[in-house]
Amino acid sequence: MADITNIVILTGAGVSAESGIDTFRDAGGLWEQHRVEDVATPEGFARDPQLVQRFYDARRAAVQKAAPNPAHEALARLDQQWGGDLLIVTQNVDDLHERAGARRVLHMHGELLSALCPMCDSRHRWTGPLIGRPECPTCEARSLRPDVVWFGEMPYQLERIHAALRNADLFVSIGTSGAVYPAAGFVRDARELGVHTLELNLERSEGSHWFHAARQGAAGQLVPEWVA
Ligand code: BV8
Repeated sequence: MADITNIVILTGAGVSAESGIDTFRDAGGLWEQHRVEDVATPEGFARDPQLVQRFYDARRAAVQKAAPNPAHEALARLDQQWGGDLLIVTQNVDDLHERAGARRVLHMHGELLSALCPMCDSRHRWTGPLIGRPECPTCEARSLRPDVVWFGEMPYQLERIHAALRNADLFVSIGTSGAVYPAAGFVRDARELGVHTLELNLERSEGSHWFHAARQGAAGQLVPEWVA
């Protein structure tokens, strides 16, 4: 990475797959067990909050039992050693990047370990179940929900992400199907900005053709090789 100074890395569910965390769209993935409309939309939450809380409580418990894998560890090493700008924009709501030691991480779709009160817009670190929708520690309303971005909701910190892309020399996408926007469009934004683009994914994705270079393989193998 001789002439590279500033890097933006986008990660998706594939980077956590080897930690035993279900992806969304692979066979038996999360969405096959649940209709997206039922568990990852505000309408689904309004319709059946208990179902949605149970869905996220189960994922939070699975993440707490999981451990970072070599892909998370290699990205954390890169983050710690890289002298230029580096931003890991993750679509994932797990905390495996941070538990591997990465610091420059941006959760554009929120975090399982955070609870949001839609009444007073306060956020609270939350490691236990949300079932039963306990009172908000700030306003005591019984309305806490998972602090994750559902379909139809605005992803977090888009302006910060676009500023990082405008400043980048390299955009790397790791373990994502390129199925969900606006994240799936970042590679096109990067190309229009003249940024070199690389995809590391188990298989070709819906966006592979947009990348200057694309390598197929398991993130636990490809990412340490790329970082080395
Ligand atoms: C938005 C958080 C407006 C919660 C997620 C109608 C109404 C409103 C919006 C829309 C609409 N129709 C379309 C849209 C846009 C919509 C969208 O894109 N829909 C798709 C289905 C077409 N997007 C939105 O609604 C977004 N908001 O549009 O707001 C707006 C936006 C911008 C500007 C102005 C206005 C919000 C989307 C966020 C939804 N929340 N998650 C939760 O986690 O429960 S989405 C969820 O799926 C994930 O977070 C992730 O982001 C996304 C994609 O999943 P991936 O991470 O890619 O995982 P997937 O399983 O799909 O793929 C895994 C990949 O890994 C595979 O390619 C596989 O091959 C690979 N892999 C597997 N194992 C390995 C591996 N690779 C390497 N190694 C391995 N071992």
